[in-house]
Amino acid sequence: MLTTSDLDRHAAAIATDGFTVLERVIEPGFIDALTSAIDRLLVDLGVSYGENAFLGEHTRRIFNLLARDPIFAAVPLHPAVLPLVERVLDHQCLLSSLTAIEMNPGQRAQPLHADDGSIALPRPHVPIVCAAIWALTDFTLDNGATHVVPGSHLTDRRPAKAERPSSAVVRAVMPKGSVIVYNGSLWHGGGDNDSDSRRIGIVVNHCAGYMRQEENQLLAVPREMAATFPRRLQEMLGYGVYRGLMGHVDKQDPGVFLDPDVETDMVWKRMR
Ligand SMILES: O=C(O)CCC(=O)C(=O)O
Repeated sequence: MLTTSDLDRHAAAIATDGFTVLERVIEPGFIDALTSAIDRLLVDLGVSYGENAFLGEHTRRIFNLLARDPIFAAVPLHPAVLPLVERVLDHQCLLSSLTAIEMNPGQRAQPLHADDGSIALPRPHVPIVCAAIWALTDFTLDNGATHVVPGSHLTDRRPAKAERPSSAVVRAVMPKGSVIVYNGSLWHGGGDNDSDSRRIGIVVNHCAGYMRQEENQLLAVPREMAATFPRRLQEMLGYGVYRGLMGHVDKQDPGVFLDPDVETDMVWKRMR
């Protein structure tokens, strides 16, 4: 668990540098169980390499992890990471996407990008996306530890196509079980895998409660599965309302589609 002073320190690093690394915060047994689930899914789903440099021609991705296996439900809620994400966004942030990435030997560096790059707001802007990449293997200089450009979230643009300011790039080298948390405006991308083993990660992408999610979580996760999730995860999928208003259905919290007794402080109750 993060103490208040840890939270302050990491939140300050994200505000200044755009990212921070939480070292060895995920339980080793959980990392192993997640890796086994990913390995099984890679086979069961017959996942292929990506079709371009961005997705990675030596990289396999599994999208929509929540719908694939109940083990992944504990990832977006992890108490060592979520409080920091909620500090950057707020307590009503949503899960935008949940993706496993297996980057294999021979993978070339991914183009630098910002996760909020498709949002046409003037930059810099308040954080609207905050992502966490979990290291399920060590992330090393050789196997493709993520490239990041410190402070780039404060610039007035996102990276141009193929732009790579090499002298400004640093690497998120971190041991297995660590997590890099970053502002979605930060310029970043996977590195080159020049090693002879794979680099595995899970990207937990969150967005502000008033944003559209990358993956349409309400359709992506079967409703009967969502009904088994803890309430906070249901809210993160979109079965909740932002500030008692956004996302309502007939003035009701959409959580009622999972549990008719859900109670929310809807904005109308507060109006005079
Ligand atoms: O794998 C990484 O290190 C970064 C992945 C990433 O940024 C992405 O796929 O959008």
